[in-house]
Amino acid sequence: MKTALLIVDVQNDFCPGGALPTPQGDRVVPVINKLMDKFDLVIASRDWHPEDTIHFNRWPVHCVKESHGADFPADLKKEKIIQIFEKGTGSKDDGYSAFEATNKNLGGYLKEKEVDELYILGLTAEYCVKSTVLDALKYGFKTLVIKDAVEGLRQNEDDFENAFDEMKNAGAIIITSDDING
Ligand code: VGL
Ligand code: ZN
Repeated sequence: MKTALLIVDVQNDFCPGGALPTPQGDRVVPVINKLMDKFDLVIASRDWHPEDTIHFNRWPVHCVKESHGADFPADLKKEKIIQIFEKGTGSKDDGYSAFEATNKNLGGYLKEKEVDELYILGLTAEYCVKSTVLDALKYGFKTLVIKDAVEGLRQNEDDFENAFDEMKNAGAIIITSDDING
């Protein structure tokens, strides 16, 4: 059995002080750092937008490729990440799900690495984490969501909680980092 940890969009712009902040996004970083050694492989997605994209009709400009806002937070142990998946890279695509990455195909990569359990965490609960989890289930992976390492935009508190209900109803297993750290 092979396990993978997928870190979704833990990037400066989604953290407090960023362009599209989750009010408590920085809280997930120490939780992730502590978990990283527990998996066979650690991978990450990042929002990687061009300067001009239809995506910015809906959202403030954020995570423009190669900008500071698109970087991982300085305290994330990024040396443990063996592959990065870039999404939202076109001028006409939102790229909410990590399975829509354009630099490398996530579904194909996980199959090639023979991953059977996919653990997902990161930002944001309401958009990219949820879309990624729903796609992982469609691909047939056993999918677990580490709730205390997921934060949301919390534009509306109901949307935040509903995101977890939706993932659970689709077949995801909602756990906490204590279930892994023991
Ligand atoms: C995200 C809104 C816009 C996310 C990305 O990572 O959840 N949300 N772009
Ligand atoms: Zn985006």
